[in-house]
Amino acid sequence: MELNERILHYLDKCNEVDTLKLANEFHEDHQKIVGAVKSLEALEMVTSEAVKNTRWELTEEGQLVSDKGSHEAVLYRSVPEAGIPQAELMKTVPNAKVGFSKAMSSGWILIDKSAAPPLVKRKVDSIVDTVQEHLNEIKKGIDNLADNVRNDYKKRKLLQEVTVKSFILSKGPQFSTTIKKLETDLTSEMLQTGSWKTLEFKPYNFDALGQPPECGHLHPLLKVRSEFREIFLEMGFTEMPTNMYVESSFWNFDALFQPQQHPARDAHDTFFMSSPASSEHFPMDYLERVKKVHSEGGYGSQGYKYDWKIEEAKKNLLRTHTTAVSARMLYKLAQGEFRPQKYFSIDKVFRNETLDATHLAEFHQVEGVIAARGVGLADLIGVLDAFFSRLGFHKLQFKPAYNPYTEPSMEIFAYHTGLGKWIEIGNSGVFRPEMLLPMGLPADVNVIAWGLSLERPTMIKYGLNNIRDLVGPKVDLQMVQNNPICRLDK
Ligand code: FB9
Repeated sequence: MELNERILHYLDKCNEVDTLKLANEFHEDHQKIVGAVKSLEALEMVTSEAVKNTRWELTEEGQLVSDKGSHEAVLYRSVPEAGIPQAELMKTVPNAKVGFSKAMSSGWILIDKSAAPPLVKRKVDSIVDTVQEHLNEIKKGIDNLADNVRNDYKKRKLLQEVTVKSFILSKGPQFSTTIKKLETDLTSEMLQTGSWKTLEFKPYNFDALGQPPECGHLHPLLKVRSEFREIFLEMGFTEMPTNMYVESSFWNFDALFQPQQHPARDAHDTFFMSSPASSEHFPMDYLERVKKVHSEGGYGSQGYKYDWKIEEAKKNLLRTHTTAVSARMLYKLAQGEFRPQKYFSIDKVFRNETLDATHLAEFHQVEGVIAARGVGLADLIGVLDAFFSRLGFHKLQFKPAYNPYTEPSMEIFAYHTGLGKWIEIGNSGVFRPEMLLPMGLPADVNVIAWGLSLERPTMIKYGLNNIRDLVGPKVDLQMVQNNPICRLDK
């Protein structure tokens, strides 16, 4: 008889039954019973009410004790008539520490200190292994344990309390012990013979979920990157070419008016390339203007007054920010007739930082850059408001900050309603004239820019606390498959 009909016949006799009891009586897996119940419920032949049961089950160690005996019983049986040195006994018997302590407290063994070395001996001729007996009863679903005994086994990690969801079944409005065959397809034969008039058809289940498509899944970082890209594109920004991870110190630092003795240019903070160690080709007229503005000043600036060295500028490194690409783009922009531009970049950058739960030696920087005549701090604040409102941040606060290449500079903060606190969401500023004028940009052209990371918003978005749950060999691929689509503004 089909499982469905066995359930109906059982219900016919007892009016109400728990699916766990059915699983026990029918020697069937509980999930299989639940599946059959759901199909009977769809036909309104039964009704079910979900209930939560807690029950005690053996742990893995409890299963071992049930099979082999308690640790104390195993140790007692390992003590020979003549006795055994304690050190030897503790080495040869599994779980000897627990077994010895319990066997002593149960009065099963003693230590004969008159012998040298002292010997462990049996104190009684036979024992009853009640722990094993109790666990075997629990395994059969018989639980007559006193609370103190059960708590002792729980403390010994032999028993664990599990919550099992089951269903109380009762007869439905269409209850019967036989299942009407419901047609699922209307066939041409039914139409020709007219048999459709007397047949019963299974109702459509419009709540049924479609089969999840077997397909690939985008990594959360790539989903967030797509969202940021969409935001920039809809705001009229053009993506910069960021496919060159290796950069010269010139474009990564010198072009940004970052002095050659700046700590960020130290090997403790930057990954320098050993091969190729240096770049040889620069726009030399521009390089000379950069050298001059660093060492002597110019354009109204006193410069840093140090001996600027081309050897330092030639050193290759893994770019520490995508602002190096912004510098290349702005220099290129200055080579022709100036037209206002809006650029963005989202790509990897590398920093020789101390690794911790939220920092790796690489991360993705998101950067926005606007070059136009007469723009300033007010325009920057306005653009930040427009940009971050698309991330769901509608109230920003700014704090004065320092960057070598921007003045003024601001750290950006927003109140995150989900986290219930203000969080830092990026950094920004107006590029300095000492950076822009040596490029050849017109004197009335200003450039405002801001940056943030991709990892930080992604971790917040997907509730991850450790960067290693997002990137690296320990990423749970199920998380990648399960996590929802990314909506930064929600
Ligand atoms: O991303 C950051 N925070 C952030 C951003 C978005 C966000 O969205 C919400 C969930 C939806 C949440 C948080 N930060 C910048 C701020 C902090 O996380 C900070 O502790 C870490 N920062 C990185 C730097 O770490 C070494 C984030 C990274 C960063 C900081 C500054 C810039 C870029 C990335 C920049 C810049 C810049 C400045 C001026 C001109 C051009 C570029």
